[in-house]
Amino acid sequence: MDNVQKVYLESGGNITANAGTLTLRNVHALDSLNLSGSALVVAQGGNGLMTLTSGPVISGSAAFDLNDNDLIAHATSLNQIVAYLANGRIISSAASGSGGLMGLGTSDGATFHSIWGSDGTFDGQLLNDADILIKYTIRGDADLSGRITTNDFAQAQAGLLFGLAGWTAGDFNNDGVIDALDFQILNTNYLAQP
Ligand SMILES: [Ca+2]
Ligand SMILES: [Ca+2]
Repeated sequence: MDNVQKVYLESGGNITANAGTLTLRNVHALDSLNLSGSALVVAQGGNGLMTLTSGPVISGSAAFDLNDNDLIAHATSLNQIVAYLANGRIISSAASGSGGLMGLGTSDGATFHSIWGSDGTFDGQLLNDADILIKYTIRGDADLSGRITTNDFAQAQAGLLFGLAGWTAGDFNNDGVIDALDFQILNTNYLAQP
């Protein structure tokens, strides 16, 4: 690991890396994020909402650690982002240290609007239907409100009943199905949430 470089970036733009560790500090807008090889990009904790104009595109064993921050990504798809979460290309070191309480919830803008209305905001931002959201939140927070309430149970029950897919329908472990494991997460974290 002697050759791993640690670089701090404090403004946005285009990031392309195939090795090393890059820490983003006070970076709220990026144009693109292209990671391959063994590159690791870490958003510093407490950075807040980040926006990404295009992508991300991540391959190899590279990863983007969103930490405890949220992301709005344009020009990508929810399926792609969920796949990155499932295979460890997008991670949260903050969630990893939370004992299963916290995770990265996902939605597209259209689904978010169906829950919160067309003027519903995400971290204070208005959204387009095609925007993809990632929120650092309690696992079980289906509607991305930041807490588990009866609404989250209702969304997960509807997701199970109607065979829906995705975090907003109750797939809190990103394994592609809504089943007893997800309800275990929901029930456990409902009781455990601060
Ligand atoms: Ca909620
Ligand atoms: Ca699941």
